Amino acid sequence: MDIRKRIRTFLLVFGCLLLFSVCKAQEKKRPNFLFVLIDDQSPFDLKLYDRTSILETPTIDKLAEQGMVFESVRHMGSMNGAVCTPSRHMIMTGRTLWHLPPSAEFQQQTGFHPLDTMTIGAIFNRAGYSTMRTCKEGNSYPGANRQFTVVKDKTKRGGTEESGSAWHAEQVLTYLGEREQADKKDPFFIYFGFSHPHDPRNGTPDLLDKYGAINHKDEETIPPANPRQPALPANYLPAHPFHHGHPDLRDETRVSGVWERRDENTVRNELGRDFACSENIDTQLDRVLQKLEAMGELENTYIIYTSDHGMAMGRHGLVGKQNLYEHTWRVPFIVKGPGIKPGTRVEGNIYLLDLLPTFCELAGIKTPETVQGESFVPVLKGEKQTIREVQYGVYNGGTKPGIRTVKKGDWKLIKYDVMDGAVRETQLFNLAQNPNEYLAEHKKSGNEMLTDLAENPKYAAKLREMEALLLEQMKLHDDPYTLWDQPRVSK
Ligand SMILES: [Ca+2]
Repeated sequence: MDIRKRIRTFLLVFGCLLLFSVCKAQEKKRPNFLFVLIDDQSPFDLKLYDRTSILETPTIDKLAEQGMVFESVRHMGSMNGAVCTPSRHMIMTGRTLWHLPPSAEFQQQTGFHPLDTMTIGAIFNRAGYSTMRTCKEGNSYPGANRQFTVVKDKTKRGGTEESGSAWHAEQVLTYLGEREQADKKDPFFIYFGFSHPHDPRNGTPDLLDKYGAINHKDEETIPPANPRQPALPANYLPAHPFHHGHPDLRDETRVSGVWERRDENTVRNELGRDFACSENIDTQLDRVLQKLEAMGELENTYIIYTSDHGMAMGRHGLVGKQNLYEHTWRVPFIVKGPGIKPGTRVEGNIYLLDLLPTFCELAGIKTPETVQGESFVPVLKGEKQTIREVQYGVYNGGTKPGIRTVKKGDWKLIKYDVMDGAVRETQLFNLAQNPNEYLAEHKKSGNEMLTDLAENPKYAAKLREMEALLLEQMKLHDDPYTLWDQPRVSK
């Protein structure tokens, strides 16, 4: 071989090696994901969304300082008393409420549904990610859950390390430890779900004591008052002004420690239990974040913190998740990761079903055509404040057609068509003026906007506009029902 040929061969080999190492370096840069999903947490439990809250969550606060906090994140709703279930289907599939796998299959799906392969675990496995999940069992989407390569699911709602939230953290720590041992370099997607603060809210003894609460089990008595308990929520009522529309609903009648009681002692004790569980979750999250940092993976990991839906916990005289007030329709939402400006706060106007297309875009994966949500990467990049103007919500798990809501800008409409026509109610709120959605029963004076404005003639045009918007959204999302005062649509 003459010298020129040798040089050419050398350059060719060198070039190939260089290209290979560049490709490897780029591959190495694919981000990891730690998706943290809480079971039943109102955004207003957190100081981030209610400055008066006494719940201490240093890890979540730090995450917020280093990432982006979203104000307006909602789940689209439920056609099922178990609101968790469709919420988790929407997260896993990126599909809207009325386009989920049939509800009859929700609770005990054992068979195969074609959509199962278009869910988070399956998509990320195909893209070369290592996937792992830990979460509660039940009221979920089994066909999607089993797509993750490593699955450590168990319902953990006890007050000890083995029976409570620490167990879920242990599963993630073990998984990360094994990756470290095996020196694995591929990116990972970890679905880090908790079983709390969903009831029974059995906090650890030290945290129950901190929030002045006891695990109250005697239905005949009310729990003792304690000054360390959280105060009653600002929009607390001893009873909801009309029937919520779901007779014998478990969450409003049979939750241990609360039952049908709405007195101050019961509500404050249960909030104390809720806070004890939430602070423990914060501690467990910190353990996992510290491990990621020690492994050198923290900077290249998107951390997404949210809940499957909110909770009433005494607000508006309700304690469950089967309503569409802000405390329950909204969820806490924080994202930290590469390229996200620390300490930012945005409106967002996103649904939980927008998560999957966002994950895909951040990972450089083509979003499947089955997805109906929209990526909010432009918001994460600081290019946009919101990805849509209008948001629509449903509760249809009790009497039909149920409850509907629509929000646009500062205005929000809620309509109740329940109990076979016995309850037909309309509420109109200006959320900028009345973020707590005070009703006449809250007896707030000084600002005429601090109430439901549906019957105030000054806002009749706004009411008509919001009602038209609701009808439009119901049609857009293929809502199969019509409310009493809406025109019947033949399908
Ligand atoms: Ca839940």
